[in-house]
Amino acid sequence: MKNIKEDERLNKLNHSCAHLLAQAVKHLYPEAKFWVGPVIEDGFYYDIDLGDKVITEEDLPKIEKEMKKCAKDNKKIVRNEISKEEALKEFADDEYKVDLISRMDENEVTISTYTQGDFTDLCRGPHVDTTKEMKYFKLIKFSGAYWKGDAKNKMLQRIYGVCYDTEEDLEAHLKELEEAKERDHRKIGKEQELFMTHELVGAGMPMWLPNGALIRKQLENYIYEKEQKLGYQHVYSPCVGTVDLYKTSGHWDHYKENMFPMMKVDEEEFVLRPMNCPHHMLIYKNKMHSYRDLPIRIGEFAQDFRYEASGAVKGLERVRCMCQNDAHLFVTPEQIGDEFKKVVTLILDTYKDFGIKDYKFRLSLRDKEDKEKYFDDDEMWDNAEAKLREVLDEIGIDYFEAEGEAAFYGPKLDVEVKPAVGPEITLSTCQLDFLLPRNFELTYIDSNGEKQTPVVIHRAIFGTFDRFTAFYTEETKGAFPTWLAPTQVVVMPVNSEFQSDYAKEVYDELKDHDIRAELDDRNEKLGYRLRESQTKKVPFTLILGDNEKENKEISYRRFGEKETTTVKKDEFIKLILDEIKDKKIK
Ligand code: TSB
Ligand code: ZN
Repeated sequence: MKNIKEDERLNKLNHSCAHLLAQAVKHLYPEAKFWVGPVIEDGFYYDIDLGDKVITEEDLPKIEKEMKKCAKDNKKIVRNEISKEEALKEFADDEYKVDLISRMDENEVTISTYTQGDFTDLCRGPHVDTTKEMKYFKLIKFSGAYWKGDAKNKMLQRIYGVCYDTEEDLEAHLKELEEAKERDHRKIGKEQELFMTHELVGAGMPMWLPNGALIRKQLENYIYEKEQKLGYQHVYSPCVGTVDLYKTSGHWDHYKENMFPMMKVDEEEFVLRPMNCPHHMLIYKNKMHSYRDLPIRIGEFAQDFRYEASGAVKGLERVRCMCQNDAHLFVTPEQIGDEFKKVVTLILDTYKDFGIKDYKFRLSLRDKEDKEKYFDDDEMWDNAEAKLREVLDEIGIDYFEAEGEAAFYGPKLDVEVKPAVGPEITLSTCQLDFLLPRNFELTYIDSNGEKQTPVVIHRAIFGTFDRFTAFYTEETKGAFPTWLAPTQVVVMPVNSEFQSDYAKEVYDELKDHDIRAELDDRNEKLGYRLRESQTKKVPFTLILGDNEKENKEISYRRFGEKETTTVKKDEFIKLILDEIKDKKIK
């Protein structure tokens, strides 16, 4: 899909189309007031206050029809530059525009409006010349959106749309959206019973169903084994801490808006933990350390809680209760490069094992101006950012830089991926921290017998199991590799009357080998049962008829393939066991 925001022509066209939408809405709902209507990567949206009216499914075609009418009018789109005073007068009955205009500095920006027929909007532009240029557009969806993104404000109605110059481009865009919808982990999650949510548990708090839990367990085992081999030591620690713990770490000052509020128990004040670093710092501090002990790598599959805006939570991808594949590496300054490199290698190896190819490394730096979000110590930051750049250049991976994306305690290397729907997300992360070890007064004894402060590398390979599972479900479109699939094999007798005993024998043997098999000997037509195993995207379906029974053979069909292969039973068992052991991907 083209990035509409970055394409000059499409940007202009979509921006104009947002005005066309506003014009049509104003015709249909004269009481409508308008906030902002920006161009986004895949089109545009407009946030509108419709009073008590809530947009429904029927409204979009109606609005679209009115847009078509306005476009056909072929009105010139005319730019007009006005003073702040004039602007305030012109938009006096729309408090949203008044809010925007009041915050404009006339000396810094030119205030302009664009008029098409009976509709004028405040806008910087640029726009296309006439409304007729907007021929191929579509309203895509609607949602609620708080004014200025703040849940304390009024909920506005956000309508999304897209516009192209040709019918083919629009059709291609719509087809891609349709495909993305099919891949959406929330849809597959329901179909394959991976997870569920319930309003009684709360927003952003999914529950993993048996199928999802099986996948997660495999992921946990996979990374646990890798980390053990690499010298990590795994721990368990509570998912609450006292407010003082987070005051010591700095989270209380710099991360409080992302945390659940405090709860008082007897005399203690607790918070649900948003991160595990403070606990791991104390675990490090439990013992004296010599430089010979370092690096010390403390890992945990740790449950964390974060306040994410209710409009931002999304399936398993963005949750309020998550499990990090976390570790904190305590290293000497000389070990930073080597240890960082090992983490990057682990990330690359893991992505290779899972067949993930489409990702980007992002070097996330602080925003120098934002002293609230970032701990205020320029020297420490400059040092950490320079060191990280040096390490990355040494490793030699390609990355792009982003300001204002660092953690409050230090810069990071993030792996960015694109989900089926919505903006890019961070999966893996590897972060360099000179601050928390200082805040917790951590030490080790160096080779001269002197006390030194270690450096900490925070890292999460899968990020969280939640987010990784969401992403990988979309990456595989729900057709998981055999080693991960909740059900690996379905065994079917062609006719339940005649081959059931053999099917049962094969099923038992697979179970004896710890293969996740199901027996489908229901008295249903073979075609029906086959379709069902295809819908569930089970990697192997075994079809056992008289010949197979007589010759102790197996006819199997892989997911997505039409042809059936017949082999000796033992051969099949070896084939599937090898595939699972080697974690083969297609
Ligand atoms: C790596 N202290 C570090 C840790 O040691 C830390 O918490 N880093 S983090 O804030 O970047 O979070 C780690 C990973 O959690 C992110 O890279 C991302 O993949 C995942 N994550 C963050 N927020 C959410 C969320 N709301 N839902 C699901 N996963 C999330
Ligand atoms: Zn951490």
